[in-house]
Amino acid sequence: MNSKPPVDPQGKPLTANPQLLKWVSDMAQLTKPDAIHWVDGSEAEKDALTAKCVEEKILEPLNQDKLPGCYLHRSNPNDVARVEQLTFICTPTKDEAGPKNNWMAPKEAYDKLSKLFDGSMKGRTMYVIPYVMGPVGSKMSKIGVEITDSPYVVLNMRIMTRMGAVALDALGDSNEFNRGLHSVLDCNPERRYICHFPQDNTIWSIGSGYGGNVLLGKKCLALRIGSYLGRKEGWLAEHMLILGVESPEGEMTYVAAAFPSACGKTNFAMMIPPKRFKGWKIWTVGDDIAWMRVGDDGRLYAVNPEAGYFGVAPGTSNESNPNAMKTVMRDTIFTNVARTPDGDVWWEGKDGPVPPELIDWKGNPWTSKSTEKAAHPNSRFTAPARNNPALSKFWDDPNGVPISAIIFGGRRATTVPLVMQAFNWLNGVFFGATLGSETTAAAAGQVGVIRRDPFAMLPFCGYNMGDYFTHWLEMQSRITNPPKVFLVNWFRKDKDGKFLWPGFGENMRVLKWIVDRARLRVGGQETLFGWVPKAGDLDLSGLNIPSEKVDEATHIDLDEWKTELEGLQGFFKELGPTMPRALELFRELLGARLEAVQAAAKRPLGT
Ligand code: O2Y
Ligand code: MN
Repeated sequence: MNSKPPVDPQGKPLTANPQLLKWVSDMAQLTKPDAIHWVDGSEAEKDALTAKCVEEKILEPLNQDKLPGCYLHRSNPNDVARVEQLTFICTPTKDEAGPKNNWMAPKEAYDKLSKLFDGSMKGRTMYVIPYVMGPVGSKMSKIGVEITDSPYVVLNMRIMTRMGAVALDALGDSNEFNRGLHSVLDCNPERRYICHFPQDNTIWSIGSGYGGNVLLGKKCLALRIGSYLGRKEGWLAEHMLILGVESPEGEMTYVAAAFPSACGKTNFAMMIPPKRFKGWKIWTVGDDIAWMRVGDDGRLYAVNPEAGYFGVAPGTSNESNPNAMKTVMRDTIFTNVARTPDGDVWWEGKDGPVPPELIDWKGNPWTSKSTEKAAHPNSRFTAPARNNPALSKFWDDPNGVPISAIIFGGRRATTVPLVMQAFNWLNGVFFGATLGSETTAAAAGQVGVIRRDPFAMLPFCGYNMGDYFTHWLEMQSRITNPPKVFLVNWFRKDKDGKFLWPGFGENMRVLKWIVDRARLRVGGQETLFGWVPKAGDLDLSGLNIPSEKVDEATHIDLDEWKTELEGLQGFFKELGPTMPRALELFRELLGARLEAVQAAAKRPLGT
């Protein structure tokens, strides 16, 4: 086991960075590991770590003929998802974190967690993972170092980031790196905390071994700390997929899209256009996070800070996402899925008949008569981006890709049309700020209640949401050549509760309208709230649904919007004094215009 920083082929240490060495030594003094392993990112290291994980039953090899390089991990059943109630933003004042984040004073958090970290790695190895978020060498990228006692985390970070020697090389002697400390400890929810210290560029995570709580480059650095840095440095860290739409003529248009968690971002980012769209292609740049900066030409350029996908397995199939199915066929870590007798993986919503017998996500025998789920609903695959057949050739471009359209999408049974384009930047920020989804039967609590999730960032914004909206508004002066902004809703229903739009690959039709609008070459109908497609604007050829359904899906119902605007008043109030006045005034303006239109409709002509 290495206890020193990795060395190059000549035996020279790959880092002599004094701040890094001191921090690692300080953290080792606190956590008291038996050994320290500086992760170099090599294949040999991956093989050795994988073998160790198999030996210690952290990973189970899957059928290597069917799924080469793939392994199964079962997490502690008490540790299966992000824990928002235990996630804290530790800014000097509560106001900086804002009313929508849990807050702890930095000193209190460091004191509390230091006691838990004290000796937490005794009998274990401390892994030091240097990693780059974003293309190596890009001025849009950031460096982090995660210290962890979980080899499972190391193997996941190896897929999700560019890590090892390459990151130490990029860091050089700079002190500008995110300091992430993680220990699984005893995986007890009573001792589980995910604390972010934006001012210190530091994350401390303890008591969990799962996903977003422990892969610190992802939600913690790329979104919570990233959003804080973005405001400070004049860029945007967003919960957005990035995709390229290529026309049969080879014209490429890049789009970034924000949808709340578990609303199908990975499916959209890997979409295969329907037959009617012969020659059209969708290229994935990223499926979850976008870092966007203004280029010299005044356009917004986006990079995907990640190098892999930590996707939800249930519901992923050759029907919903064939590219994802191909992506997970090799070198993938599956977490909390079910296992077939021949060492394949299975989850609810996978293709084919339900296997009669499985081992479920907890490791227990399962039969198709069982009332329990075989795979956990939040079971995941961690798969390398390079496996994706639809991976954009520019996904790793240090300059990023130029964004022509930004899309916000929620899950709404009523009110929000299939697609609508904002009149201007303020209108677009209003779309983002008011994004919401209706609760479904699967979610706890009441069904049909709208949960606001502004910019799909509610669980991920590292500072006060009102200030975040202001940052978006202020970006307008920097983005002199801005993308057009759209709101979409694939989930609108008719009176009988049936979806009006088929979704999945058919969303390509909406995407094409968006691309054409962004390129100023298709019509639209002005409404009070934005432009929607007029009859004939959406390409519906070969789509087997009545045009009235599409009209209903794109319809603006003024009574529903009146209720919507009234509901938003309360939400804006909840955000407190930092809520930008411009957005509240815009809400009022829409309300006033709506009332005027309704009054005019009631007034007999000639009066
Ligand atoms: O539950 C977790 O720990 C993972 S959450 C997640 C993972 C990948 C992409 N997005 C999300 C999310 O919650 O938005
Ligand atoms: Mn996400």
